[in-house]
This record gives sequence, C-alpha cells and structure tokens, in this order.
Amino acid sequence: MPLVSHFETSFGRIFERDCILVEIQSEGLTGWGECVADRDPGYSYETSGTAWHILKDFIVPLLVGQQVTDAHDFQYRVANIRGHHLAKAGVEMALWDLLGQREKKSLRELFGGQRGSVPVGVSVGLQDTPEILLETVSKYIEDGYRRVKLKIKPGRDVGDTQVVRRAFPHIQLQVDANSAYTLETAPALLPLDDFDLLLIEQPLFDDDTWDHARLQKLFKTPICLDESIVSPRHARYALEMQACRIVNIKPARCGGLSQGLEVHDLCEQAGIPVWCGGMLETNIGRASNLALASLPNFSLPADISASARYYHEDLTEETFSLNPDSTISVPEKPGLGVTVIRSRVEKFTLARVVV
Ligand code: OSB
Ligand code: MG
Repeated sequence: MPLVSHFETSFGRIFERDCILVEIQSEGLTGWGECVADRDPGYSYETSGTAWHILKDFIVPLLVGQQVTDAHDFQYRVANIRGHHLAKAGVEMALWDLLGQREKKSLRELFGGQRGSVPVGVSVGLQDTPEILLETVSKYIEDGYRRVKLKIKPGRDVGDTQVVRRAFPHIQLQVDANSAYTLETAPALLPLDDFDLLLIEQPLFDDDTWDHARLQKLFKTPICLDESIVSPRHARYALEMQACRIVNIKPARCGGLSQGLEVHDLCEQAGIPVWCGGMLETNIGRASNLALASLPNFSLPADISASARYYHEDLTEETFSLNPDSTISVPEKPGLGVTVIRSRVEKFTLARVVV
C-alpha cells in the first residue's frame, strides 16, 4: 500500500507498507484482521515475512475447524508459540470482528468503551530539514490536529523540537525516539525538559526497561514506553520499576486486543495514563484502535489520524475523518464496524494463501 507521504523514523524511511490481512470465515460470517508487522525488522523483530510464515504454518492450522470461543481461548491455543505477537494479534482482531457481528455489538461495546469519539493527534516522521518539518507540522495543524508527535534521532532531536515549539508555543507536543539512544547518549535530550512536552517516547532499547527507570529519574518530562511493553507482564515490570509515567498501548505489540485491554487495566490500577499508538494501519486496523481508545484510561490523544493521512485509497467503504475538536468518531456498527472493499484488496494483493 503506497503511503500518501513517506514516513521516516530513527530506523529508516518507508514509502509503502506491506499489510497482511487475515480473513476468517465462520458460521456464515466473515471477520477481518490486520497484522501490523512492517517489511523490515526495525520497529520489531517481526516482519511481514515472518508473520506470513508464523500465521500460515503455525497459528492458522491450530484454529481451522476448531470451536474457538473467544479471545482468551485463542490466546490459550497459541500460548506455545513463543513471541510473534504481531502475527497473533492479526488473527485475534478477526476473531473480535466475528464475535461482534455474531452478538450484533460493536467492538467498543464489547470492550466497555464509553466515548463515541476519541481525541487524536498526528505522528510526524523525520523530515529532510527543520524548515520542511515546520511546513509539514503547520499543514497538519491547519487540518485541525491539536496534538503533534515528532520523530527524533541523535542529531535531529533538540533542534528540530525547538523549531516546532517556538512556532507553536501552545500545541500539545511530544517526541518519539524509537530506541535510538542509550543511557550514555540520552542525556543529550535533557534540554527537551524545557519544551513543555507531554512525553518522551521510547528513548532506549526495547529490552531496556531497567535503564528507562534510571533515565526517568533524570527527566521532569514523563517517559513513555512503546516498544518495551510487549505483554501485560512487561507492563507490570515497567510500572514496578517506575520505568515510565505513561504507556503507549499498541494492542498488536502486546499480542492482541485482549492483551492491550489487560495493559489498560493494569495501568489504570497503577494510576498511569495510557494512549493508543498506531502502526500506519489501513482502516481495518484503525477501526480496532478507535474501539480500544474509547476506554476511560486512554486519557492522552491517540496516534490515530484521519484515513487521508495514510493512503490515497484505503480498504473500506468507511473513511475516518478528523472532527473539528481533533477527535475521530468510533465505529458503531457490529464488530470492527467497517465494510472491506474486496476489489480494493484485490488491487493491492501480492500474495494470498487459503488454509
Ligand atoms: O513508534 O509509534 C511508533 C509507525 C510505525 C512504527 C512505529 C511507530 C509508528 C508511528 C505511526 O508513530 C503512528 C500512526 O499510525 O499514525
Ligand atoms: Mg513509538
């Protein structure tokens, strides 16, 4: 799927995304899920290649012809498959879509979400120059986004953030390093403490919960973990270690929507606010993120932007647009609440496997 504009993080620039869709047919219904693995192992060790393999050869064969009752039953059945959370989450999403359709309830209702719309922001990739960055941010603010996240990396951190903060003194601003620093290099970020940022996301390695705890002590600004929180257990470790004051929940990274819900509840009990991250999903994954983000402890704006920010042609009849108050409405129809345009899927299909 070609992106409307390239997206650059500390681990690289992409112009298009490989999206694996999972379609499950059961009891006359069709459920859809999206696996958010990228083509390259930059954000996660999983790639679209490994997810394809794990799905086709391990996860899906465990399910075909079985009576899978719900997400917890699914997690129990795939528990002996180590890791590969993004692959698992793609299937769990399709199961939730089926469950919702069968019970004629939206995912928001199944999750117990209260809000009909959720506050959102936009995640802005690294740009070639600070001037282009400012132009890009300005356009998003004109579009109506009231919260902006900047991608940073060593050498493109304090300066870039300062340019945006000076131009927009009152916008809700945060940064995301995607693990580009170490405990030794991260003090270069200390000047960010004066920029009134909502948070600093994942400065250190994904397996470095302990060093994040040491780093948080040096900063007034809350550190927020993304890559490190790969399960509810890891969320508990981070909370007990005080490795962060805010958690980014990407349900896929945690192993599925049910696991994202558990992280939400753990954080709520610990008094730690959460927000919903994004993986440049198509409208299929976006629908599930919106449902999750309708829960009460998602108290910071989500990385869920309008459909037009991602793809010229998305995969569903529905289009998600930004409301004037920088929110996006949560789907209300049963299941994911979106209707997949099959001809659109065909148009972008590179490979298909039926099990
Ligand atoms: O770290 O949050 C991240 C996209 C791909 C991989 C990692 C990240 C992101 C984003 C995009 O920031 C957020 C979005 O979907 O709009
Ligand atoms: Mg992130």
